[in-house]
Amino acid sequence: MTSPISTRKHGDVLIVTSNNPPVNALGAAVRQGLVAAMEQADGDDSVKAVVIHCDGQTFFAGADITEFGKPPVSPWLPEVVDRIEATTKPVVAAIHGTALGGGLEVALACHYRVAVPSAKLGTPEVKLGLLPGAGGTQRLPRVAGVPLALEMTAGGNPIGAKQAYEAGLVDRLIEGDLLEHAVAYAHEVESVRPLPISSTKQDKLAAVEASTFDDFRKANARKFKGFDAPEKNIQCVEAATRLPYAEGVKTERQLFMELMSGGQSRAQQYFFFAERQAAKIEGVGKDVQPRAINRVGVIGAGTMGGGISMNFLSAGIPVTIVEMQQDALDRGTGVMRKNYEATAAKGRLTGEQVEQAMGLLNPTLDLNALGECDLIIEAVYENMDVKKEIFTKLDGIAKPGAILASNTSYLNIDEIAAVTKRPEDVVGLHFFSPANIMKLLEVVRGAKTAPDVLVTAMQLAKRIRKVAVVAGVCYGFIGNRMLIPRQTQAMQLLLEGATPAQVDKVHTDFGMPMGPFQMADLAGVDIGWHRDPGRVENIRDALCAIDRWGQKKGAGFYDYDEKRRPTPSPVVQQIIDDFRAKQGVEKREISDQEIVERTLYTMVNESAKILEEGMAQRASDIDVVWIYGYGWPVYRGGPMHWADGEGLPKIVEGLKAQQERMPDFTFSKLLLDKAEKKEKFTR
Ligand code: 3H9
Repeated sequence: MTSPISTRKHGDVLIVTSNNPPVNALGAAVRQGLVAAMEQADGDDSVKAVVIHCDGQTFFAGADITEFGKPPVSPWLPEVVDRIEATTKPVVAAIHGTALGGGLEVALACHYRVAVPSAKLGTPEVKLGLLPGAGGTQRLPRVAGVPLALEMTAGGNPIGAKQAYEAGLVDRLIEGDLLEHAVAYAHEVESVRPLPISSTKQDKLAAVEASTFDDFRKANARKFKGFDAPEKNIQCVEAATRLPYAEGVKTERQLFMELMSGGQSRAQQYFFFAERQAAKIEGVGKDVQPRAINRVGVIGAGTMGGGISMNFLSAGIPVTIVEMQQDALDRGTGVMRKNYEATAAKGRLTGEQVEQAMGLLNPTLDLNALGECDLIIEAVYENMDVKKEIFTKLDGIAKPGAILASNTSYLNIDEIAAVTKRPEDVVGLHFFSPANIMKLLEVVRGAKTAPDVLVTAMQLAKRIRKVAVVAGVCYGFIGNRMLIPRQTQAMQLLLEGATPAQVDKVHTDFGMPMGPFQMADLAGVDIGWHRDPGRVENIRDALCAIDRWGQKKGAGFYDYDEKRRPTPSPVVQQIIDDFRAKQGVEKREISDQEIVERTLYTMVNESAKILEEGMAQRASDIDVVWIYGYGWPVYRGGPMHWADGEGLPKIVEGLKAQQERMPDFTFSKLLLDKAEKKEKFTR
């Protein structure tokens, strides 16, 4: 087998090239090749300097994650980086694309780093529940300073080459041909001695205030809550300031191993691949070409329509937005502008970018203007008759080949498609609110949706930086369908004796951003309510009848103060007590475990039904939906991965124990089968 690492001489510079598509991950063959190249450089007197660079789209994007959990193959990445640093000739890393994780560790071990301005440098290991395990936590603070090293390792987001240059992490920014300039740079530095060795640098460590680490912990407490890895990254950087390099590396190694053997990193690594897998559409060949999308139409300038439009505008795609009334149109476009300006005020957009985005918007009252659009997304309120009327009109207006999409969150896409003469062009695009922010997009595949329409939707999702998951046509698709059993059981638990705060706490302790009742108050308790205050059939009706519609009214399942801080409500408790008495339900102590079994286990059961009915392509897609759409803690890997970890027999047992309290509950056959056979949903 030929090595992915090749070497060639250019004058007295040895050029070491990696060619390991798609992202030049540092697999065993790459590591072996790099060590051999350093041996070659040291052994050849005619070599005065070395340049390491990568072919393809990127510099090394990190360790090869597919090797994790398998028996280690020599040499280890820590040995490779040490070998690079020990090379007696200057080694220059020539960076383009992304230098991530182990890739940045390779670059840090080089004596010099040059990069193109578009390059990104980062240590995203924390997002895999890990820390840089090849000396990165010790070299990075020495080269880039402690504050930036903390941000990069514990936060995990990459920085741009310009910032890296300003921080001293990159020695030169290269305009023009990277390799040519890197070789020229190598010539410039070839006789500079002593070689700059990252692991021996001390000056940036000396200047660190003692409070730096605790201040950083406090500032990020909310973001890091529940995660193991950020704290361990912080401890490693802290060790770099306290201990000699060799000792710091030992701390790094020990903490790396602890994380690697823990459940969180397993879940986060699983999720890395789950997210990428979600983009793949079953039954659609790779040769299917997407349709061109040069202009998008959006019907409805409300919260959803506006948010949806912003995604396209931000990606440079022109949008025609249609409303029925001028004031609604003005209000909608006004909110979009305000949102952009708020982002600009935080420094995340320039004024020019705001104008650029808004300049791509064509607001109109004329539905016929949609005739020039390649994709039209209907985002009006949830009413089948209204949607059918719109799609009937669209059928007459849209150009041939245009994709007609509905943003419905529950309704039947096939029924909507059936009113058109082109059901093959119809698809569901279910955005999550706030649509300009939430990463998830459910792409709902109708019975007749054409393969190229699906391919277009998935690719477009990537263009607007969403993570798309294909769902089948069923009530609530994947995400909202799973909410139904949870909500039903949560309400029933109130009748039996739990409080909203107790149910919510079980969910937030689990790691969800909020529990079912906090979520209802945020979304609006009145959503889907029949709007008849005289008809009070359940607790929810009773709340709605007295205007307790949630946060927007200052009262819902909780009372809210002017800062929207919730407190338990005696009024709600009275309503619950009254209903309990009326229905003759006996009040009892509800344990937290029962809440888990009746709300989370029932969700797992519903996911299994979704899977067995083919409404999700694969179990991991369901996990992607719940992590990106509803804030399921990524360190638990999503409901399916979590259920596997709990053990499916335990889930079944728990559900059986609760079954008589859940008269409407039916088991998923798939769940029972898998539990019986001791199988798992995910790998
Ligand atoms: C590490 O370095 C630990 C060390 O500190 C310590 C060791 C001791 N390995 O994302 P894409 C695959 S931990 C294996 O769609 P993009 C990916 O699965 C690592 N495979 O492309 C996909 O495969 P497929 C730290 C990898 O252009 C294909 O490449 N590094 C790896 O949107 C294309 O990926 C990271 O965490 C990998 N490291 O984005 C960086 N990376 O086509 C992880 C990707 O079969 N990677 N693949 O589905 C990324 O963030 C993005 O892939 C990147 C490209 C930004 C590079």
